[in-house]
Amino acid sequence: MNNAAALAQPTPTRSLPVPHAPAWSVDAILALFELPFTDLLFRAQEALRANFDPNAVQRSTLLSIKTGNCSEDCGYCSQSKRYQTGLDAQPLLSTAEVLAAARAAKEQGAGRFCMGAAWRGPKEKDLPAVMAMVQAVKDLGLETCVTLGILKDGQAEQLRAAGLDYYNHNLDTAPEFYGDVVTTHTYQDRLDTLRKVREAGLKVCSGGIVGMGETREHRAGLIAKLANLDPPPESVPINNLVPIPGTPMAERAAIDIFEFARTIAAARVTMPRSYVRLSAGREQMSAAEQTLCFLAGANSIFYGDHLLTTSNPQMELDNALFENLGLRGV
Ligand code: SAM
Ligand code: DTB
Ligand code: SF4
Repeated sequence: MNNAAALAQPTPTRSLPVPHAPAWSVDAILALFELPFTDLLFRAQEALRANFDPNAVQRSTLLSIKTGNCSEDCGYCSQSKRYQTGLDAQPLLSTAEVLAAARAAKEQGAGRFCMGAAWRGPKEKDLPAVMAMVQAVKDLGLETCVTLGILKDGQAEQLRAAGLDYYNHNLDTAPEFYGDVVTTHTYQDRLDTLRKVREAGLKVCSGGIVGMGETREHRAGLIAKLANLDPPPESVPINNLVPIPGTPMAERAAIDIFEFARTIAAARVTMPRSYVRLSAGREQMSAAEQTLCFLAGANSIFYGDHLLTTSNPQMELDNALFENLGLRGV
């Protein structure tokens, strides 16, 4: 064997666990935020182009399968029963209703169908109905995603068996700020659910919200937590807070669009192989502002006229924007 061949041999592996060194410190991510804006966007474009077709944008359609009356006190959410938001609560939809919405989404060109429930987490009695929905949507040939809150042991495995591809569960912000956003569950509860989802072999969708009154350090802290998951989430939704009248965050000042784009770019640079989704808040952005986010490395959107309880840009508007920019929806 020559030297080159010897070097190419894999090193014999031992069964000792290899400690996982955090790849990204909060300081290193803060340094990204502090780069001159176009330098950061250039870094983000390099990361995007090394891993993806830069003009293909993944499109997911959302459906709220159970709306409102939620026990939790997430300060941004229209669906908490603690806040007077004027929301019309709805019990769990039937599989037929979900299927009709999924068919329509597929016809419009969505690649993934995401079903969200306003639960702290699913009860055992709820799971069979959700599993039937997942199976029916999967059978249409769509990728499936659900967001149901905190999972108990075994529930992720049941969902996987029904044909689930992705589980969405957002860390939402940095651990240090989480107590200012929610008090009825902990950051550790969220991390535990993400671990269960990963151990069940599901793909992870996890991101957060920007514009809740957090600091730049908190934004960097959220990105660090996500990027240091091992492996990082396949899908990273970055939501711009949609202020909901009646919630504690109703009057939060809108975040500067350049700071929002920096957050997207930091996610792109630190999680180069993940889909980074420009998520809630798009309707409040101009076409140029959304384009800035695509330049910052976003390559996924929610597609369809509704998010969960708020509206999203009309599909015709998105189609026109994609046409104008030469983007291809997938
Ligand atoms: N109940 C489940 C949970 O909390 O995990 C699933 C549904 S919950 C509505 C899903 C995510 O939507 C939240 O984690 C948050 O990131 C996002 N979200 C909810 N309300 C929002 C708002 N007003 N603005 C921006 N994002 C929001
Ligand atoms: C995510 O990160 N954003 C979506 C989805 N995952 C479930 C939800 C956005 C909700 C926006 C407010 C609403 O429509 O209620
Ligand atoms: Fe409930 Fe989820 Fe809204 Fe929190 S974010 S109040 S858990 S629906």
